[in-house]
Amino acid sequence: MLWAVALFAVAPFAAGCGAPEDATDAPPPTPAQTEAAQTEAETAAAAHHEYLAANYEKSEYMVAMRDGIQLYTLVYEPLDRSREYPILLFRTPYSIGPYEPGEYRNPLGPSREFDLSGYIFAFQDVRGQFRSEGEFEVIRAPAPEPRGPTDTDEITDNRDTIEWLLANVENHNGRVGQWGISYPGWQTVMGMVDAHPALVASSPQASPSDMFIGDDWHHNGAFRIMYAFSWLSGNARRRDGPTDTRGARFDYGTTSGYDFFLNAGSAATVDELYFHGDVPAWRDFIEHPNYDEFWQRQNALRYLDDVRPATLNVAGWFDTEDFYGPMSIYRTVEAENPGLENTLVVGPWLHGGWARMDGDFLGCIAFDTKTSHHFQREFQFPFFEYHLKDEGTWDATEAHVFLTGMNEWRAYDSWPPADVTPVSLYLGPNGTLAFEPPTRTADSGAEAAVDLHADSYLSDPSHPVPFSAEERTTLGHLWKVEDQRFASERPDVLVYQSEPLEEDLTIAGPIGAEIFVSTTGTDSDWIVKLIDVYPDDAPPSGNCDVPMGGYQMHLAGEIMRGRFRNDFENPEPMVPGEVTRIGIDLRDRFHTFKAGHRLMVHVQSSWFPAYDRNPQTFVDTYTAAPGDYRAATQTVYRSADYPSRVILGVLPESP
Ligand code: PG9
Repeated sequence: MLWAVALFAVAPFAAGCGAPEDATDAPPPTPAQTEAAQTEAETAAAAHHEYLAANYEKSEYMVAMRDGIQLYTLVYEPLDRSREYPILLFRTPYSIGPYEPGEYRNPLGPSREFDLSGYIFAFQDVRGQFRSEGEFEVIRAPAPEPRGPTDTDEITDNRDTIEWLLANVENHNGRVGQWGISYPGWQTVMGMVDAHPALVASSPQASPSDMFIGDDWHHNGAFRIMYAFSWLSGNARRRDGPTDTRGARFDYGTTSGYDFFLNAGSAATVDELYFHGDVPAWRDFIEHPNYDEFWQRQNALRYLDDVRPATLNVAGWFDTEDFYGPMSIYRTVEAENPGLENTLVVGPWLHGGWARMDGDFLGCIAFDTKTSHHFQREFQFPFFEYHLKDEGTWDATEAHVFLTGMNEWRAYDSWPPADVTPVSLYLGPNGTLAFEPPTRTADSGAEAAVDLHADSYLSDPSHPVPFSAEERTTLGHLWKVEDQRFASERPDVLVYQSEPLEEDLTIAGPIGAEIFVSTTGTDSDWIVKLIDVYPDDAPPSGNCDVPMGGYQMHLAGEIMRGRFRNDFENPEPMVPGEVTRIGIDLRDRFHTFKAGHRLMVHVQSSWFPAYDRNPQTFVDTYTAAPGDYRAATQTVYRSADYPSRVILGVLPESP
C-alpha cells in the first residue's frame, strides 16, 4: 500500500528548512546513504507526490494585509470533504514554491504523517519575498506600540493571514497551528505574540531570538561574517518587485573562505568590494556595532509575556545557526507564562536536521538510532494531532532531550533537570585540567602577594585560528562536532586535558566558563571550547574515515568579544596587562563523557572566518583599517588567585 512506503522516509530537504547556504552546506552522504537507499528515498518521495496529487487540491491567493500589501499564499485542501480539518500555517522568506498548479510541496506538513492524516496546509511568501508584495526587512522588529490601524509587522501579518484563512477557506475546524524551522520558526514566534485566538498550537523550531547575543549574525557581539555574508548575499539583496527567482549564489572565486575573508578585510571593505550597498542588512550591521535600540527592538524575547498557544520548542544540540534562540525562547515563554503548555525537545542535530536527515550520525559521531524519526513520530506529530484534532496521545512532559554519549532520549519535568549540581573544572599547570582548584604551592611562590601562574600565546590577526580544518567558503555545520586535533597543534591555542575518566560523567544544562586573562592589546576575543577526547582504542565511527582513537570531539564552545565583557551596549577597551575576568556562557548540552574519555578545554583568540577578526585594538571592528589589526600576547591565568575554570552541571548518576 502506498502509505506504508511513504510513511517514515525523511525528505532530503523538507519544507521547513531554511534554504541551504550552498550545495556544500548539505552534510556529506553517509555510507548508510548508499545509492540504493537514495533511490529508495526518491521512489518513496515520488509515491508520496502521487498521493498528494490524488488527495489534495492546490489553490493560490493574494491575501491583503491591513496596509493593503498582498501576500502570495498557497492552500492545499484535502479533497475528502466528509470531515473538517485544522489549518497548518507555514510562512517563509525562502519561497513557498513549487508555484505551478500541478506541482506539490513534498511533504506538505512537517513530515509525511501530517499529509496522510489530513490537514489544510497554508503556505505564504512573507512580505517582500518571492511572489509577495512589499519590502523585506531581515528580522523586522515589531512595530512600536500602540500600533495604528494600518501599521504592520510580522505579528500583524500572521494575524491578518489567519483571519483571512478562517474566513475564506472552507471545511476547517476553527483551529490553526503554525510551525517552521529557523526563519520560518521566527515567523512562528511572531505568530505567538498577540496571537490570533484560533491559533492553538505553535512549534517554533531553531528560531533565532537575539541576533546580537547568540544567533545567526553575532555571538556576544562578535560578528559571524562568513554566515552573514553567504545568507545575505543569497536572500537579502534589494529587489525590483515580486519574482519567482532566487538570488544567484555568490561566486567566491576560491575554495578557501579563510583566504577570501582574510583578503577582504573588515565588514566595510566587504561592502565596498562585493555588495556595493545592495544588501541593506549588511549596512545595518556596520551602522549598529553595539547592542543599541536597533538590536534590542529585534530581540524576540521582549515580546513573549502573553503567549497563549500551546508551544513545542525544538532545538538541535549542534546547531551552528540558531541554538541560543530556541533555548532562550523556551526559557522566556516558561518564565513569563506560568501554566502554559510549553515543552522543549532537543536532539543531536545540526540546524533543522530533524526534518532533513535521519539523525543517526553527525559527521563522525554516531547516535545509534534514527533520532529524527523518533522526533517526528513521538513528539511533533502527536503534539499537533492532539491540539488541533483532539486525536491521539501527546506526552507533554516538559523536556524531551537526547543524551549524547549515552545515546538515549530522556524526559524531565524541567530543563535543566532539577538535580543537577554545579561542578568546576580548573585549568592547571602543564596543560592539566582537574576538579580541584589550584592552590598556592612552594613553586608558585607561597609567599607572593598574588599568585600569577599563567600560560601565554601570541594571537596574530594575520594568522587567525581557523574554525575548521575543512577548506570551505560557507560555515557549514559539522564543525560543531569536528575533531579538534588540528587546533590543539597550534601555538596560539591553549590546551588543557584531564586524566581519563574512571566512570561516566553526565553533564546537563548550561556550561559556563570563567577565565582570568590579560592582553597586551586594547581589545581581544576570548574563545573557550569544551572537548570530549576519545580513548586511543576507540572503534571506527562507521560514518567517516577519521581515526577515532584520540578524536577530540568539539562539544561546546563560545566567544566573548572583550569590549563587551561588562556591557553589550557600552563597549570598553581592555586595559593592557590588567588581569580581567571574562565570563562566557557556552550554552546548554546534555552529554555523557564515557569512562576512559578525557575532558579537554581550549582557549584561543580567533575562530576565523566563522567570526570576523578582532583587530585587538579598540577601534570600530566593522570599519577597521589594515593597520588596526595588531598581534597581541594573551595570558590566561590558572592560579590560586585567578582560578580559570569551566563550570558544568553534573547529574547525580555521575560519581
Ligand atoms: N538561520 C537562518 C536564518 C534565520 C533568521 C534570519 C536569518 C537567517 C535560517 O536557516 O533560516
